[in-house]
Amino acid sequence: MKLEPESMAEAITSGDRLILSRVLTLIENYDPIGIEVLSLLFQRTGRAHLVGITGAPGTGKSTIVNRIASYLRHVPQEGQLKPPEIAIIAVDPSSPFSGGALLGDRIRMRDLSGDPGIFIRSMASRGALGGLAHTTADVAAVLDAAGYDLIMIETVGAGQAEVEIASTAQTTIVIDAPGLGDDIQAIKAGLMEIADIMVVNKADRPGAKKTLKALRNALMLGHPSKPAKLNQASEDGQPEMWLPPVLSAVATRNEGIEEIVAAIQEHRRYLNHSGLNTVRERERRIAQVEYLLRERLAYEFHARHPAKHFDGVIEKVLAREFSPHQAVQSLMQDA
Ligand SMILES: Nc1nc2c(ncn2[C@@H]2O[C@H](COP(=O)(O)OP(=O)(O)OP(=O)(O)O)[C@@H](O)[C@H]2O)c(=O)[nH]1
Ligand SMILES: [Mg+2]
Repeated sequence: MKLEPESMAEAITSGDRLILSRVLTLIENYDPIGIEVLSLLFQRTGRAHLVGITGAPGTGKSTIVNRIASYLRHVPQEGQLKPPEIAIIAVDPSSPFSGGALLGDRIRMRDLSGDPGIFIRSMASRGALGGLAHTTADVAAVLDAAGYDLIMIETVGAGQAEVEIASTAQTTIVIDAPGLGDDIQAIKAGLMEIADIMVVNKADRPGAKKTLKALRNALMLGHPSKPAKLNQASEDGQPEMWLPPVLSAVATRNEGIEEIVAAIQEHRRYLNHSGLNTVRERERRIAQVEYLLRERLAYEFHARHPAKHFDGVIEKVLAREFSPHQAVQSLMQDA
């Protein structure tokens, strides 16, 4: 059955998961119909809390996401009339580091799938890593409009693309685990900078205390200014600055999950109260629109110009007649 974008948008807002899945696929395939549905739904976005979960392969991200979701679905939270609806996006950038992760995710996530309040979506990149963060943001926007209160995005922290995906979220959790090697993985991968919350999972394993200590030290070094004021209440009871808490967990035994959930909620309050949410959203939107503009301009350029012309300019660069800068100048002159 072929549906118009308007009816698809409507179906999504009234909870039709089949149409939701279909539209997410359209979006992943850069189908203009999917983009149209997203645009129709966009006004309804802005309610959900987006949480990114990243870290080295095998640190326990899926297990933690799983446990957070079941915790929130089963343990009533203060001031909540009903359990939150939760969407999980498992992003597999198909990097050599995470080969096979997707299948594992599906298996381990299975115990959640009977719950109608949880929606799980696996996403794989089809080569275009640069666009994956943007597609993830679009997918999250549709889930937001669909009414999910919490959207968790799991990505393997193995490179710049993953860091980018994680930073599309409002709260970023970096998962580390002991025994991954001599160096602390999260520090090495440059993940500390994007962490709002750090978790040392597998605290049942040897070396967990050392990992915790190393992360806490590294974090303090990264916040040399005003350490006395960090996470300390100002007059109105809110922290002045956010020092990422370093928590420990044994996800497989459900230990530390409550504390992670509390930290997420506290970070959300901090974002709203400090105005940082607005600042970050503006930055994210600028980056998003700039990216789409660049894509669009390049697309339209190529659509209007014969490939032969472009190839000719490349030949000139290869013959050292043009520098790459001159090549662009020449292409733009003819545009
Ligand atoms: N000992 C121990 N094992 C754990 C803990 N948490 C997870 N594991 C195990 O570690 C393995 C990897 O867990 P996952 O949750 O799949 O890790 P992941 O980070 O999602 O893995 P990728 O997505 O492949 O990067 C599984 O066998 C888990 O059962 C923990 O706290 N302690
Ligand atoms: Mg995983």
